[in-house]
Amino acid sequence: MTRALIIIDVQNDFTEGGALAVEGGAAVAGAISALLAAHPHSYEHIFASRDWHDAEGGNNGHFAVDAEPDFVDTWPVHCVADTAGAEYHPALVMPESTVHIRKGQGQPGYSIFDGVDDAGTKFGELLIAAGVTDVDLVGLATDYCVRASGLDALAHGQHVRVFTNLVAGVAPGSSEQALAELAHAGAVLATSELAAQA
Ligand code: VGL
Repeated sequence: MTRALIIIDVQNDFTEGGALAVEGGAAVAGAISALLAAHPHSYEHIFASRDWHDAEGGNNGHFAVDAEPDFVDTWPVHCVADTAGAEYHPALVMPESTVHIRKGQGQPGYSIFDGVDDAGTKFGELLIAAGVTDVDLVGLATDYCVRASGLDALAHGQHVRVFTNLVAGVAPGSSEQALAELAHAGAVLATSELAAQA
């Protein structure tokens, strides 16, 4: 068994004060860092994703252009490539060895499986190359990118745990629904206490 930690979109725009702030986002950043500090050897592989949208063109309907966002399918402009909003939250401290994935260039790109590393290799190929069989999922937002990434990981045959104390969502109802959907699809809902036993 080879386990990876997958940190989804802990970026300035998804945390308090950002363009698409998720309540509790900054606390999640700090808590993930605390987990990594307390258990530096629990994970052989760590992947972190960033939403990395194009400034122009609406990213295939993802940005509300000339309309109000509905906060379900259309969103305020957020996480534009190479802007401060797209950077990791400063409280997120990750080891040097973390593999960085960017996604959403010209498309909604909710799932980390839509993303690539700096060399352009797809995330799914990186997981296979690393021999990863089990993933622990944390980050933002529960009801969108965490949900989509978890469902894709299950579809790729991974054993998935979601640490419910290390995620935060756009809205309570859809976050609850996303966790239920993930559990139904085969994910284990747990807290990060389990990382100590990893
Ligand atoms: C996300 C809404 C819009 C996310 C991204 O990271 O969960 N949510 N774009």
